[in-house]
Amino acid sequence: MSVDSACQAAGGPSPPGRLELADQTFHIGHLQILDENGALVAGSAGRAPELSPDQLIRLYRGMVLARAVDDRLLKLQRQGRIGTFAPATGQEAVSCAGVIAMRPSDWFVGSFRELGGRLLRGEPIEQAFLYYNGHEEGNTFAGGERTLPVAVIIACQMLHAVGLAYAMKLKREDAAVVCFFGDGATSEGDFHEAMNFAAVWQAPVVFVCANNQWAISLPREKQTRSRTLAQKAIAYEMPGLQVDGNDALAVYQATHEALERARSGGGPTFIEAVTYRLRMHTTADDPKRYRTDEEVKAWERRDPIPRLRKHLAARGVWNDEMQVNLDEEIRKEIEDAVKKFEEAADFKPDAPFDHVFGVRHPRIEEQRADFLANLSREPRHE
Ligand SMILES: Cc1ncc(C[n+]2csc(CCOP(=O)(O)OP(=O)(O)O)c2C)c(N)n1
Ligand SMILES: [Mg+2]
Repeated sequence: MSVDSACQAAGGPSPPGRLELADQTFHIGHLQILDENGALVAGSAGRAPELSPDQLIRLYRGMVLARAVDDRLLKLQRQGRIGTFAPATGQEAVSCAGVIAMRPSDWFVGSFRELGGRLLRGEPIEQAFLYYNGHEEGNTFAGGERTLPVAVIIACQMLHAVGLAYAMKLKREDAAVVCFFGDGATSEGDFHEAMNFAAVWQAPVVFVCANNQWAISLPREKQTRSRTLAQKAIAYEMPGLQVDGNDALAVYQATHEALERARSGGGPTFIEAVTYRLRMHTTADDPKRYRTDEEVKAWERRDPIPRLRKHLAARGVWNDEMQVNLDEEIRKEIEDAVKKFEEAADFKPDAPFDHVFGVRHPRIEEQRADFLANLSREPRHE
């Protein structure tokens, strides 16, 4: 870089003697294709995705399945038959539509609120049950070699995603990474490191931020002063946009366009998917302590599932009889998974200690012994 350009701000010189805030005028695009009744939003027809009836039904089925698994998991947890879990009810469009836009050769890197997307990637339902019951076997790569396990450490997976994407770029692979995370992740150092290096290396990665308005009990407006999360992309010279995250077609289209750009050498994209967590943060949380019923009700009207269903019905690819059949098929699928999960052998509770290092380490063995001693002291949560 020349000395002149290194000394030159993007907007030109500042008037003498004045310290100024950076210019705050910018434009963040917002993509919405379906309104709350499933009709095309005026002017959106040009961006409506070219999805076949089969693809649309696969997307819708994925969302309905995710909701039904959430319902079942909640009952199992309340009956003490499973450990704690993080429901994704209300947010299904984000990970499901994201996955429909992906190819099997693309990497799926997520956190803990993308069950729908993981199931669409091929993860068996019983594997999710194993994971939520604390079995290490729930962390295997059953969703395909290119699906990373759940990441609970907020934003850590963004660095994994950028590393994968950079490696793919060096290997000239015709594929990309889609990385999911929440609004709370944008306050982590890992977020900024990942965004920075993704842009510097022009890595083929699509960041999908599920802005569900809350990071446990912390509301979005206490998370950041930024008016949108998407604008954070500007600082990294990365394309960024906001989409209606409860509109599966908008999420699909934005992810599809970003993936095409990433695979063809155009670098990373940041997508802020505006959505809402309709249930508790995890089953250990009581959201009534920090948010109102009115707020929840207002978002229930934007539920992504009935919205897509109405759209499919209007296009003539879905009807009530198909819904009855689907509900029954899913009910059986879930009961079958519960059976497989409950009939599975009693797994080793200390299995995670086996995987810390390739070889056994005295410090880890000390921790294993401590953990097993504690287990025998604690009453089991039956
Ligand atoms: C580094 C780190 N800090 C704190 C936590 C505890 N924690 C778990 S979930 C969560 C909130 C995450 O909020 P957000 O990123 O918006 O995702 P959401 O839970 O809303 O899907 C926090 C703080 C953690 N898991 N990791
Ligand atoms: Mg959140």
